[in-house]
Amino acid sequence: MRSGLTNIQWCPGCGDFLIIMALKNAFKELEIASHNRVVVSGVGCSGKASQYVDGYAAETLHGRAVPFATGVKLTNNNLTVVIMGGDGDGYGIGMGHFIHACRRNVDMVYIVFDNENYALTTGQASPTTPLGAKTKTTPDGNTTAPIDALKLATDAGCGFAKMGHSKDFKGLKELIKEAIEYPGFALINVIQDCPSFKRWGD
Ligand SMILES: Cc1ncc(C[n+]2csc(CCOP(=O)(O)OP(=O)(O)O)c2C)c(N)n1
Ligand code: SF4
Repeated sequence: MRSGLTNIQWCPGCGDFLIIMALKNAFKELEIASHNRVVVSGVGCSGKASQYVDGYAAETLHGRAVPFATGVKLTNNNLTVVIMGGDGDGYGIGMGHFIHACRRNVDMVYIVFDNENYALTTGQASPTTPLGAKTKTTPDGNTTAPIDALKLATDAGCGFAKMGHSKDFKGLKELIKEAIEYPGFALINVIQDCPSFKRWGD
């Protein structure tokens, strides 16, 4: 059980701050106490999120937060389980787990921090990088079309797949509350500001 961690290592202006604030407020408004919830994250800037929310937490391996969280939920169904990770984590290396989680419909919330790049490793193209975007690995502009995460999730059987934005704090908090109360696997893809590496529009 972690509490009171304040040494936050994100860049000034990073959208990740607002996403965890929205989650913390959603927990508060739904009166989900810290001993009744678990935040599981992958690896990346977004992967640090589990360290910054009081309560039970696990920072797992790159792309492996979803199966880890599934194990937690199946072990103790009374826990509220929230998964947090990047677009690279969930839709790149973790894509297989993501699709099967949509099929299995285990009651968890998956918040994807979609900054459209691999940020912790300093800005390579990811599965959601838009066409034409210039990144470290696409210096002349990305030529690979981005995935449509909500469509993929829905096609795989997910009944709650919605889009949020890190700039819309209130809307995101309400969306997270809705997702927690949804009785199944709920995906929120949050378009997230990354002032250090995302140098294109939303
Ligand atoms: C198996 C494995 N491969 C590669 C890495 C290196 N790595 C660390 S973070 C990261 C990318 C993170 O990008 P994303 O998941 O989009 O999260 P962000 O940092 O943008 O929040 C990579 C490739 C790793 N830690 N483990
Ligand atoms: S690199 Fe981007 S995602 Fe990572 S902490 Fe900085 S602004 Fe946030």
